[in-house]
Amino acid sequence: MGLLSLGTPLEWFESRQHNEHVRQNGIEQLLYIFQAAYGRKDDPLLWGDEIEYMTCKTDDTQRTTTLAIDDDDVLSELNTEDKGLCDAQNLSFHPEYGRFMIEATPARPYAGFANEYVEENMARRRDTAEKKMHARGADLLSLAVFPRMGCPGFTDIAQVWSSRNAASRSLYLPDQVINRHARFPTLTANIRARRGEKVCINIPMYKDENTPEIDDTVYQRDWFTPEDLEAPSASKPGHIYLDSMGFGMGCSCLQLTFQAPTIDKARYLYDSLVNFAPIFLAATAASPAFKGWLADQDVRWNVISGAVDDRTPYERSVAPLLPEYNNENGHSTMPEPQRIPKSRYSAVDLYLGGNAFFEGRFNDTDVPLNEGVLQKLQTNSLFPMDYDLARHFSHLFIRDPLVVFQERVHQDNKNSTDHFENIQSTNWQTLRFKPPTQAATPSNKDAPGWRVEFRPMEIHITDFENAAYANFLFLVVECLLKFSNEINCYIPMSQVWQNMKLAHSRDAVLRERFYWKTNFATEGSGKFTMAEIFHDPAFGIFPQFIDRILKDRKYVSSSWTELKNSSDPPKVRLFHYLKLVSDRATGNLPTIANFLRRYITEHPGYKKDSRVTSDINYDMLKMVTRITHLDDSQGELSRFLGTGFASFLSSNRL
Ligand code: GSH
Repeated sequence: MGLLSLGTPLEWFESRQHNEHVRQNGIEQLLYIFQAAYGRKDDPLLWGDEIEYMTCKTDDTQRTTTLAIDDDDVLSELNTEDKGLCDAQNLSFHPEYGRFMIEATPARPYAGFANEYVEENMARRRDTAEKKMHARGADLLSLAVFPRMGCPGFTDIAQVWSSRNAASRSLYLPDQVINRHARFPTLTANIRARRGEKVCINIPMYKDENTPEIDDTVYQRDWFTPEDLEAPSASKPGHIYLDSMGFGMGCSCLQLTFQAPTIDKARYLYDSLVNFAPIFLAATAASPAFKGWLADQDVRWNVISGAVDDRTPYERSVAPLLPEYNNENGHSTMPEPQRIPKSRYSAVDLYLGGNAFFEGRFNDTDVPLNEGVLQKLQTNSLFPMDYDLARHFSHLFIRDPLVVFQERVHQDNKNSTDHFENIQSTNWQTLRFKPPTQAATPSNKDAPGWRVEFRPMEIHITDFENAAYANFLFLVVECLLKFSNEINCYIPMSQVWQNMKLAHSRDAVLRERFYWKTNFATEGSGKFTMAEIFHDPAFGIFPQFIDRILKDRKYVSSSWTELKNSSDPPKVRLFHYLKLVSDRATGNLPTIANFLRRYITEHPGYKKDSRVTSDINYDMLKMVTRITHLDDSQGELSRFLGTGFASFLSSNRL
């Protein structure tokens, strides 16, 4: 989450009158960006990571752990009185959707391979934010989902329902969980208003011996009509019912952004990473429970997807939940309402093309376009784009802006990017192709260039794991950019979409076969296990990407496993990063989701009813906190990562 616009956000029925204006001017801003920055060359491979934390409070007397809502002043402090200190240590802290969330990044990007510095920086970030939280009697967790979010007593607010939650109208989440910056409650309310209903997410419930047939937390209320009438028809038997943006955007992830040397290489990088996204979603699975229930899936993705799904019933090709209240009047502001198969938070829709390996037929899915934008982008005097690039942006521009700030309606398109970013930054896909600003002319190297953001991964419990996946992806990216004339990653987009579905299965890493290339020199794909995708000599990520780039760097002569015996401690640490990714992919080590699920089902208080009780939650999050701090006093770190990693980490603390 970057800088937040300041001003007065407009409610949906006011802001919608500006939507076409925002789209048209956003496109003009994009064209000025292309005109200014297209010619950039030789930009270095700068990159960075983003970690999202949750703030919690633990009461050892009551044996409860709750989300800490009221300590968000920490973020202001970190950005004012502690700013100098943070800058000096290369740390930066940002707001996120939840009032209980803190996002942290390095203040300045890493230049090239950063190895253990990534973990050091992550550790400093955690330490800095954690000290602040401890001073307030709170804690910091890097957990993909708070397992009891939405259950009675899940926050530290005393009188939780003393005010009505007008923004979300959720049966479960008070509006106090939402960041105080006006963008976020407005986003929540405008998504609901545009959709014409509350968001509605049904997650398959894990079925155990005593699991009830229905989510018995659904209840009657009469604060808001019609929203309070929706739950009986919205909630499905056998599923966990979630009804608010916070259930999704309150989840945490690990994101990475890479700068490419030129726009063409950025397009190539984006396309090449498209099918890495579902694989790394499954490989980092860490979300086994929602709203106090064990889920029959392991990742957060479709929860967020549903949580920000602002499509009208017509766009989703379904009947409204309550037709007597929902006539769809005035919700969409596109000139021609159309069917839209996917939420704005979803897998990448289109390859960008622009290289010799790409063929138009790889974009084989039904992707609606804004035809006016498509035409304008290809035929204009500022910067006529090629069809594939124009198609990408014209798909993003089928969406309405969700938050318009009154003071920001009129902008100077030659210098501002707000309207473009309004649409771009609420298309939350597995990857984001990030154009620079109009200031990023070829000679102005102070302004960042063309970047690609990798967004699917779930957050991990330890800095070690987060650094491992960050460095692993960096090496893949470095390899792609170095050998871009030789590596062809394309498979049909429809197969990538199927992979996204497969990535949601419980224990997908062990049980599913995913579409993957049969070789990277030419075309061809098949279905493979995760172990094969990472290790097969012909098409595995380790032999084809990691070994290749490590050989190029002269770190090894043939295989990454040689690093284990290096006399150089950073290389030994790199070995452990790579080994962690390898062990999780082969099933030698459990995913975080698998480990936490097992903890819950083996807890003495578990009644085989899929419920994550407050007591189980308390014990589990105490354990998670110990693991985060590499405390193996109760053997949990060894159970989580195996004794090899546990002893390495105990004797090699950063
Ligand atoms: N926490 C999310 C996840 O687990 O995938 C990702 C963060 C995210 O998308 N945040 C929203 C956002 O708009 C906040 S509502 N971020 C800024 C952006 O995408 O530019």
